[in-house]
Amino acid sequence: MITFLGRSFLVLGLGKTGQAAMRALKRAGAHVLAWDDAGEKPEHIPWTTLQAVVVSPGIPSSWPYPHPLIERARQQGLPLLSDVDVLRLLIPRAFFLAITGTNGKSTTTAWLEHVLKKEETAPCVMGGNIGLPALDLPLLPEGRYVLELSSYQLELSLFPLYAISILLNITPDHLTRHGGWEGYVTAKRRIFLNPQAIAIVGVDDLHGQALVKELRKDPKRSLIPVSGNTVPPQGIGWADGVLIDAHFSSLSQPILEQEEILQGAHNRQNAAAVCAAALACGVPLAALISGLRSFSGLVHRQEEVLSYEYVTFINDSKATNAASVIPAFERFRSLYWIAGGRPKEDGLTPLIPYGSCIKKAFLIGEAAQDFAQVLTRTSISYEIVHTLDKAVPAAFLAAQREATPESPQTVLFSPACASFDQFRDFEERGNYFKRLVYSLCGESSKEGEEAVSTIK
Ligand code: UMA
Ligand code: ADP
Repeated sequence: MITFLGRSFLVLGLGKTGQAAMRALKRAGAHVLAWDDAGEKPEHIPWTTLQAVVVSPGIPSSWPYPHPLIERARQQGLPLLSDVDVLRLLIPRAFFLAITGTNGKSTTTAWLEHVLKKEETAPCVMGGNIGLPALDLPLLPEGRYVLELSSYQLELSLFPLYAISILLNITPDHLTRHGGWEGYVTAKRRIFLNPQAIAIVGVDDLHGQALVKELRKDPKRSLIPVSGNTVPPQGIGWADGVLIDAHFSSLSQPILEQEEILQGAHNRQNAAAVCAAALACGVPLAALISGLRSFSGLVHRQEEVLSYEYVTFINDSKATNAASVIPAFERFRSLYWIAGGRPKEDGLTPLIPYGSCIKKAFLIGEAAQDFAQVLTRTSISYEIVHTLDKAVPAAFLAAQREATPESPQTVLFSPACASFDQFRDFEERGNYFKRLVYSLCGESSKEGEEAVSTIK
């Protein structure tokens, strides 16, 4: 392990990332100063004695404007490091697997860690944009790190050189922060900067297909295309509901069937990526199959809350953009849909072609008026209810009227928006939805109480 004895760093932003960076740098023997626009600020920054500036993902480095201290650091010629850069400096021999994409990052990261943990050859931890920030993870000099990386983190990283890199998919998101679509794509593609990395690329969108063509031009590049719909040439994907490895196995080895794992086309894509990364790590087939089967998914992603009077409630609070709602529309065929929050750049329009499953939409948050305008141009009926408190009983009443044992109904909370207009984050929003559902349905069973206590 490397130490930073006697070196000086400035940490920008004191959220989860910045605080973890402070602790880790101090443990490594460094002098650390911290700056947060909303809190701690040193009176004087000794720019000439600083070694580097560690930047939190929320600090804009270029768009919509560069943070003034980033501009100053650039003038000083100081390296700007992400927290993952610092982790890699501390334990350069560890094995880093990085996962990005617009949607599916957290599920794929947690699933991959679950599979790698089945095989006990090396200690394995996960973190980054899920769970613990990179610098709060234990230091495992010979271990495996499964890191979820957002476009913010990738944009900031000085040397995103991972051993295995996964890009699941790209659709518009966070465009303001990246100065538009080109900037967003450029940030995501930085995950493949290491020419020696094994590149695992989702080819279910046009961008992924173009990227594979481009990466194939380098004959030394180790590349595994993955798909949730098909088996790509020399890749890993699905045919007739069976996951097939046509990359490592010349005989196109069947791995398992779709019914054995998390449901939905999106999870076929995620599973193909997990399979590719695990096989690239040398995980034996039996351990891979067992790990793929036994992963039960993450809360707030198409999470079944309860069924009451033939109405099932689904909490999909993590669906924060239009593309992430599509898998829920494809999975649940007849829906009372609660949507809204702080709108994203792509709005609702990409969802309209999939909207035939919606019986009625209940609109909340800042996006309600904009969403209503889009829905007015369709045959989808809607009601503006402003808050989750009103949306949950309204959607339940409407669903209950139609629900019978032969025709059960679904209330889906899949907002297609960020949560920040009414909640701290998507977790607080999803937990609030679940509490409303439990109290509405008078769920006093042991199971219900346990569920409520675990979400507090
Ligand atoms: N701050 C400033 N100046 C600024 C902006 C922020 O001083 O111009 C300060 C704030 O006052 C605050 C601190 O910076 O004290 C917050 O830093 P941060 O926004 O980087 O937040 P962290 O708590 O460090 O959380 C970050 C990620 N946040 C963002 O990317 C915005 C978390 O992802 C991540 O889980 C965490 O690091 C651990 O790695 C959140 C997220 O919304 C969940 N991510 C987006 C996504 O997943 O789509 C990208
Ligand atoms: P992320 O960490 O990228 O936000 P999550 O795994 O937390 O991804 O899932 C967020 C939302 O996206 C959920 O609504 C989930 O159902 C949906 N989702 C998960 N995987 C995919 C995928 N591969 N493609 C599209 N949507 C997905």
